[in-house]
Amino acid sequence: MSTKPTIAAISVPFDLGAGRRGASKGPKAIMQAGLLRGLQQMDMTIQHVAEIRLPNDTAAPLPPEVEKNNLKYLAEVIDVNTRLAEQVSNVVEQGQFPLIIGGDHSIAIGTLAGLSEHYSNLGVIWIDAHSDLNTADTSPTGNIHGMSLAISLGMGHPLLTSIKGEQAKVKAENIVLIGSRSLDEGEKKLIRSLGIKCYTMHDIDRKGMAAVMQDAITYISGKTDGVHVSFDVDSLDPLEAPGTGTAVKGGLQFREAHLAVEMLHEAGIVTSAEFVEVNPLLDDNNKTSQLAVGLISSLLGKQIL
Ligand code: 6HN
Ligand code: MN
Ligand code: MN
Ligand code: MN
Repeated sequence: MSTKPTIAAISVPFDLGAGRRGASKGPKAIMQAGLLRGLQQMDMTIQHVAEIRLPNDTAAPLPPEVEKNNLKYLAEVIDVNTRLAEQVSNVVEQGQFPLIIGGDHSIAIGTLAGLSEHYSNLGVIWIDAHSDLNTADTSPTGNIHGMSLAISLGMGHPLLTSIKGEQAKVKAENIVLIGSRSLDEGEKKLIRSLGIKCYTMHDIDRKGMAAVMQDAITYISGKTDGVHVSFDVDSLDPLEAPGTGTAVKGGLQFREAHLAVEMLHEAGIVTSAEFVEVNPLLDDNNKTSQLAVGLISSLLGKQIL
């Protein structure tokens, strides 16, 4: 996006996809850390268009025969993501830039489903300590936030993969994983068998973030009709981002993460974004919420000079 689009912020105070509660308080903490104010100061037009939640925190019930094995809060995850997908699709229809504020990473299911109505070759840059490529069969936890990317590839429970249609919402060759350092056995197999482009922390250590991002941008640019950035704050090192539910040591440094999003902005390819897994209950003086505001601002064009 070379001209400045209107940013449509959609908050999703949902945490039942995660193993611990608290990410539902992420959107409010990020707003309180000054997201809207900061973007307005950058001369961006931003509107908080919707808050997606379950009415009275209750999901539409599933028929009793539905198989729910190793899928915690399946009904709730389906319901919230169905609502989110519709909202995301409507925002794109109106020519606005969807900025989804989570919430745990299960909300990528709805985001990608909504985007898929408008992009037939969507690129996805998944910045995360994890790959979220489990299915109920491979997941060590049953937490659906560890399955959202697999579901978007069409792998997983049919009630999750069929939100906004049966088709896969993203193709394996259009995905780039960045910052990976905690992959389950089933996820490693899937990354290898599908040939998913994966820049692990090892790769970032060796090549440097600038080279990794240049490669990633080149890889994804030519063949996609839009690029979504799915940013899980646990990609950062826990010393930088303590307020998150599944922290893993050895993560991105503050500047590495900022450089990544700055380069994505410079490339002019990003058409939507989501920031997830900020958990204010685990945070240290709003450090992680403030970090998220800084990263979002940089992705949308905030410059140092
Ligand atoms: N996230 N791989 C672990 C699991 O439970 O499947 C952790 C998932 C973390 C999910 O980072 O959004
Ligand atoms: Mn519509
Ligand atoms: Mn994640
Ligand atoms: Mn993660």
